[in-house]
Amino acid sequence: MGYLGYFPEDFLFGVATASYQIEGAWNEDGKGESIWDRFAHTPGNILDGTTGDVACDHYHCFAEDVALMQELGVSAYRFSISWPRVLPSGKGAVNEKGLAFYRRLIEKLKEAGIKPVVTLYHWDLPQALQDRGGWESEETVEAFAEYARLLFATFGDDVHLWITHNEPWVVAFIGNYEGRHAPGKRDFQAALRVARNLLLAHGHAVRVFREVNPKGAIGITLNLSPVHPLTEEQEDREAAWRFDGYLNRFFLDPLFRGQFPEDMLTFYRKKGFILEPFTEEERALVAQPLDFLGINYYSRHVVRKGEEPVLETGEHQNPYVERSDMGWEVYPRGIYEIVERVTKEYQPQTIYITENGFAFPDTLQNGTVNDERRIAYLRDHLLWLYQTLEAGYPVKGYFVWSIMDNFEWAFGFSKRFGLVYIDYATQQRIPKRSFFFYREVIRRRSIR
Ligand code: IFM
Repeated sequence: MGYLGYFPEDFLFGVATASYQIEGAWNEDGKGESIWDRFAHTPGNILDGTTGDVACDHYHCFAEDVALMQELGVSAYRFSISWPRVLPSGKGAVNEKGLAFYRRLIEKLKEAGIKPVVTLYHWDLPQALQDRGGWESEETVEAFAEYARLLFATFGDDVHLWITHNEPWVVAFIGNYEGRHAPGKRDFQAALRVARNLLLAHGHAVRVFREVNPKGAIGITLNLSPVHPLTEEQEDREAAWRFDGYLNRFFLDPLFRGQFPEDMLTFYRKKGFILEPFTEEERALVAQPLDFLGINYYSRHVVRKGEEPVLETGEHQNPYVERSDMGWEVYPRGIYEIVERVTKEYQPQTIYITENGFAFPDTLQNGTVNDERRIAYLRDHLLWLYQTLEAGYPVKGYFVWSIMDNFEWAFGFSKRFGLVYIDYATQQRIPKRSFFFYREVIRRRSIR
């Protein structure tokens, strides 16, 4: 893979989390109910029957967690703010105790010399807004802009990077089409409406950010993957391109070109769905210049023509490749492919890899976790990431998902992604071997 040098000094090495997955304290200090509280409390929705009520109890253990990050040596910590913790009904009355928690966290990070990177929306919508239509409704779009204003005004100058949404594709399609995430709908038309509104809400938040004009930078995080056709047959190639339109271009095109991809507009229309193209005014809102694009990269998709009812695609599950505990193929080269493609086709100013990580059923043995496969995964992705720098692509940071094991949505606690093992019975935190591997990478700014 060529000469392996050093990551630049200003390259951010970080770790990432999200509020519902780690905080717990689901109804403490005035926090309102979120759609994930409601969804996880509904029997049958979470594989192991657990909830995020306590999770990693980060709400109470945050000082210990920041100390671990300091020991790890990261320069940035990406976390999300729980909307109903600061605005219990989604809008209107502010919960000062909720804001105070994030103030304490940001202070601790500052003391530790770690830059806060804040996601506004990582899936825990206030239930009060969902009750009035959630992301299908314009009311939520407006409420999001006000929520963003509150956060920019309160923490504006202390936050290094702001991320409007985390993975809007997952919010729209896993939450509203596949129904595996809150709010648990199975309605493709609803998912399209949600996706459109998420993009508009993003645009409003960016506009508010430019008005308030705090010190930091603003962008959005998308889950992106290379999509490869299973064979060279025309039908498979068309299926792969459609899947790419569904997953990648559906968000990239509006954000960087102001409009949904023409082929997807036509395809959905043919299928009988309503997807309004953005008006001129909306285009200007959605495609405002961003300071950076966040990319969450885990795996690729190998696609063929198939039985999926809307897209008529199928995913090929090659039994001969390595997979994580999520069933996702380990494909390190994909991090390079996606950065290269996005740089060439969309020219974002800066790219951050805002998530990358590996789930494995880790076990504690003699007080430690020897997570060799996670180390190999991270090493190989960092090797390919380094190649993107050599190629001159504008990648300025990398965040491991996650600093610690946490509540993996519909899988509950059955999937472990952390550099730190959580003993959920005692809330004890135990750094895994990958923690020390990453610490060495950060210390040397190199994989050597
Ligand atoms: O845990 C999630 C995270 O919330 C969003 N990106 C993918 C991770 C692993 O599934």
